[in-house]
Amino acid sequence: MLDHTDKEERMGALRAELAAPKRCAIITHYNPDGDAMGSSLGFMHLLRRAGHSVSLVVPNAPPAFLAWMPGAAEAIPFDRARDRAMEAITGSELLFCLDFNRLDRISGAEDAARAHPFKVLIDHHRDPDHFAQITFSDPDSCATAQMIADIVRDLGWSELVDEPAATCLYTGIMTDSGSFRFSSTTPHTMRTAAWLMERGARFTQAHESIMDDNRPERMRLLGFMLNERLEILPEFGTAIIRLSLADLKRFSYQPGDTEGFVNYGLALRGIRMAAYFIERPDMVKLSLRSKGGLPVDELVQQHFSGGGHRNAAGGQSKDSLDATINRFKELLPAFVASHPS
Ligand SMILES: [Mn+2]
Repeated sequence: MLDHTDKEERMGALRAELAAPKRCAIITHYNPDGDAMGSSLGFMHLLRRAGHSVSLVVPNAPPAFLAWMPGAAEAIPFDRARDRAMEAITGSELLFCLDFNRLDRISGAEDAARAHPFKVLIDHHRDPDHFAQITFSDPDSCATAQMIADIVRDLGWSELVDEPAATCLYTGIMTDSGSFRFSSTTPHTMRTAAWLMERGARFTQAHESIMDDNRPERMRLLGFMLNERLEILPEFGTAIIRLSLADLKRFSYQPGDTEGFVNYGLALRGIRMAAYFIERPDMVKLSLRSKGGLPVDELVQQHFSGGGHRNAAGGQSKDSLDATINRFKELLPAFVASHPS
């Protein structure tokens, strides 16, 4: 288990594993986002260019707004193509676990991944579980795709980075850094993005495909949400957004439609935390975003069975939508007071 060792040792171990052509599988988290897909697809292209065979398994299909990414159609959704996905995992010599750090984040594929004899974890969420034979964990990295770019360069594969790979990695960095504006964005992020541009990343395609390709129903749901479902609590610098199943039905909701809605709460003057609650048939999902030193991952970990990053975290609740929001509101005064801006 190489996870407390130094980076050189881990890179050496990875280099040794990849010295001869291997059968590789990549798996990423449930409800894959831009970084999950960007890091996984980018690495898939590069492993192949380096002579390895690669399958990509996703617990469930990515949202439609990521379907344009080079190679996305090859992703095997575990929930709908279980046999093929199982074959890809069990038939692989190396299983790369990207953009998640707890096996319960991969839903149905958890047991198969747990049983796999050689896993390589590459991820940027805090507090990784120790389930991989080699662990690359960097909570300071804005995106797993940025870590992949670093690892690819350390492997000496820079020249292998072509347009599809560069476009995928760029997209991962762009989406997880909020288009290069979250505080996780560093000079290294910008240098990596610039390098990916030099390697052919189609950055306008990435931005347009993700930002400017909305269904009209999605824009109308956004308008409704801003008008009717946004509650502002100025005394706590907090905005609360709620969407019920009935709201979603009214606007012909499709998966991915509410992606990014939580950020509108943070766009308000004087607001340093946005909380977004969405009703699902069997639970309420919540997403929290904050600015500065408000550690929303701690709140979610302690009270809403989830986790994430200091400024972006997600969790869930088995209570009703109203009860969940009320519980959040009860926790709010003490949480905000204990982390003054
Ligand atoms: Mn990520």
